[in-house]
Amino acid sequence: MPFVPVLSARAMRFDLITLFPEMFAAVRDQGVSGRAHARGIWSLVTWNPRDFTTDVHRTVDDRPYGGGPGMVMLAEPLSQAVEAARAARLQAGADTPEAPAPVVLLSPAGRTHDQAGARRWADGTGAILICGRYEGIDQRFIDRCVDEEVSLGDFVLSGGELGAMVLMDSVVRLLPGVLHDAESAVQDSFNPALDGLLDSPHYTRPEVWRGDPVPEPLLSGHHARIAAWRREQSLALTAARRPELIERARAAGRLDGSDERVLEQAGRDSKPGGKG
Ligand code: 9D3
Repeated sequence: MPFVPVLSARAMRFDLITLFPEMFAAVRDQGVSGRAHARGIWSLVTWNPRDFTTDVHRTVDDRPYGGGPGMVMLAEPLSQAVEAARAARLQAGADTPEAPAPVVLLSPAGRTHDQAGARRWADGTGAILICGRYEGIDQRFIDRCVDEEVSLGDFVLSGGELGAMVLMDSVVRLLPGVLHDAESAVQDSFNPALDGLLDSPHYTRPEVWRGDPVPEPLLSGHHARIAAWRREQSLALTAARRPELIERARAAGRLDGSDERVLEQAGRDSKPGGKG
């Protein structure tokens, strides 16, 4: 019987195009992502557009045509940095000529990153991530070189670096072998195991802290009671803070009769005249 490899395991690699490569020590060297990096589960390579300039001033930006505030990043140094990253990825076997990694621009104009996106990224081989600074990037570079734009949400950052780090952190922690059982993604908010509900509250020692006790069900040692209490807490918290997630879970058939009774009661308790 011949051995037919279906998908060879390829280490994830991110190539960052950035004027501030030092920022990436945060995700490369610290915490869960840092440990996974040290173990070779993923790699991070930075490319500074400034190193691809040819003038004495190493210019990476210029004034906007048509006027207006701020500066615009030049297309040429960015494009040369992307070409260098692409060549290095092929050289390293990070991806193949048939399936090159996407070039992704972190941008407030992109599609908002979410957990479903993180799961899709975790199935790939990584990306070339472009981090913008200043007021923007020459549109001709975006049109020619960028496959996709990703935003972190509706707020203004000073550049793409923190966005890129958030994206990578959310992806790397989903890679096989990254999390211990104890920190397993299985229990996380937005994970299928919680049916897309927010997580229940957590408690540790002491049993009474400044007069506040740990909720009794958690001390009962009764596993079914503990699970039921946690489910109730998840449902009530989600209904109060993120009602659209309740709607989504219901539409996906993730709520049973017992859940619906908990929600009905939680709804009554939160109304004027209700308990609490
Ligand atoms: C408010 C300033 N904008 C119009 C005057 C332009 C603008 C330029 C550059 C806004 C943000 C940025 C830098 N932001 C990012 O590179 C960025 C970002 C963000 O600002 N919000 C959410 N996600 C992202 S991902 C990259």
